[in-house]
Amino acid sequence: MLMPTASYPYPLSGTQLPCLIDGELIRSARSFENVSPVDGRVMCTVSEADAALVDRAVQAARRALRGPWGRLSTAERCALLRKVAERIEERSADFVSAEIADTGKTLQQARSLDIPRGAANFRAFAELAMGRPAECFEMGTPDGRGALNYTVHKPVGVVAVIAPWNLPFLLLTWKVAPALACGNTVVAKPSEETPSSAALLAEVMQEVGVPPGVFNLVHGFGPDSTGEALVRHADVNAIAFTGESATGSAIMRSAADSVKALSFELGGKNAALVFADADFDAALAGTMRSVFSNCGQVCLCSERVYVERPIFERFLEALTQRARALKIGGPYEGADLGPLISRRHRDKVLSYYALARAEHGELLCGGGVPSFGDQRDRGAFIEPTIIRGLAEDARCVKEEIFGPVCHVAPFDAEEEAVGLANDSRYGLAAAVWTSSLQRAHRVARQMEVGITWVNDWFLRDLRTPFGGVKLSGIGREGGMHSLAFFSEPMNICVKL
Ligand code: NAD
Ligand code: 6OD
Repeated sequence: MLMPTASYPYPLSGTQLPCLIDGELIRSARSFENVSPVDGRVMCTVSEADAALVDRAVQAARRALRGPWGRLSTAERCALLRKVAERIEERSADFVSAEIADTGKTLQQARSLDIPRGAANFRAFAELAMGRPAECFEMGTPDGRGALNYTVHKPVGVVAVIAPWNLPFLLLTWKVAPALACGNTVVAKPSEETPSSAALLAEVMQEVGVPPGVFNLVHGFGPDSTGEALVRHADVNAIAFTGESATGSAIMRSAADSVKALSFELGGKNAALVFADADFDAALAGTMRSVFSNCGQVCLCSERVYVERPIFERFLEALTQRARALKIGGPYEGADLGPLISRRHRDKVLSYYALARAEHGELLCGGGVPSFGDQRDRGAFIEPTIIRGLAEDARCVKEEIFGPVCHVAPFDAEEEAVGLANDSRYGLAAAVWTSSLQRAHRVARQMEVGITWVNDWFLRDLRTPFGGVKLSGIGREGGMHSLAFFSEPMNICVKL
């Protein structure tokens, strides 16, 4: 039977996706294929920017800083960003199908999370930039006349935005929007796996009249390719990067020579703590979401679930039953779980399933690849998997897997649970499930992470700090933290 699979949005179909440089769409001599993880079909080819094209993009961005863009007031810039948000909403069907074509994610998720958050990012940072509080200090001087200090916020300059493939549009716009709101110009590089929603964003930027060179888009790979050329470029002032921790280290090394400002949102190995006093059904539903959303490919996903002993067996049994019942399928089939991003990533996740067995874990469900008997067998689907019985120092408990999988283990005391959660080289997010208000606050603040959710997961207010500690990142974005990273504050001292 032929199942409906991903379709390419009309404006992009049949084309080689171009880069956008200085307001010009550029199709390069070198290109690569964009393959659907739903059925292995080539959706389009993509122009790969070499070092010379990256240089053109950076130079265009530098010139644009001195052009009309640099003379806009914050209010004028933010009005333009609101138009970007509106246009994304008007073209949301195109964006949804572009995101699905690249990732195979479910229609429900692309419609309710990825694309609306892209528009929300532009709106939120337009508002935040308009509302940035002024800073002013009066001081005394020996002659008694005094002086007034006030802070002006200048753009940092040319910002490189490098994004991953898991929430492509959400994560690209999460950095592009505040960078532009602060008056910078941007050279953005989406993941080679997910070029399409970024290509549509480039169209939208042109449609609403963002001046040439303000938003440039280059496609390509990381090492020895577009990404590396961009982060090494001497005229890039700052790098906002989301991706793997190992890539973060490589980028730091590349950026070191020209001492660029860095903001890194990196990997995670997040813990969920389920206390016996939690609302059982809410904790179960929340943990299902935190483990399996986006096929486990969210940096905030819980890969380690610790459950208090009195409810451990019951919780594990219920979780396993629910995981077994998850419907795996293509984006338009009403499935709960789409494919992983690629066959290559599936091989990595499957290698952890094999490792879990070798490390004496018990796989309670999943552990393999589903068989459909149709073209989806050429995709990158994988079974949701729950593991128990691993030692705390097993590699499957320590390393980020980034798939629909978790290890579930019991604990007996609150202090022990906190210790288990914090015994990680990562420190991105935690979820705490309890009905005790005291415990909620006590445990939440002991978590060595950038964000702890109590009785929920991935509930986002864009004004709040977002980022990780340890291997999970450097710095914070979100709200005023983004504005701080994307601006250079300068003090002006006026003798009165
Ligand atoms: P990745 O690090 O492989 O790639 C991310 C981006 O970096 C891509 O655009 C890639 O082309 C580019 N890149 C790779 N090597 C580079 C180099 N040497 N120089 C310059 N650019 C380079 O990550 P991924 O596989 O796309 O995404 C999954 C990872 O991202 C997971 O580890 C996940 O936890 C992490 N992530 C973190 C957050 C967060 O907010 N902390 C959010 C999403 C994803
Ligand atoms: O919600 C956000 O702002 C954000 N940066 C989410 C990151 C999700 C990681 O995959």
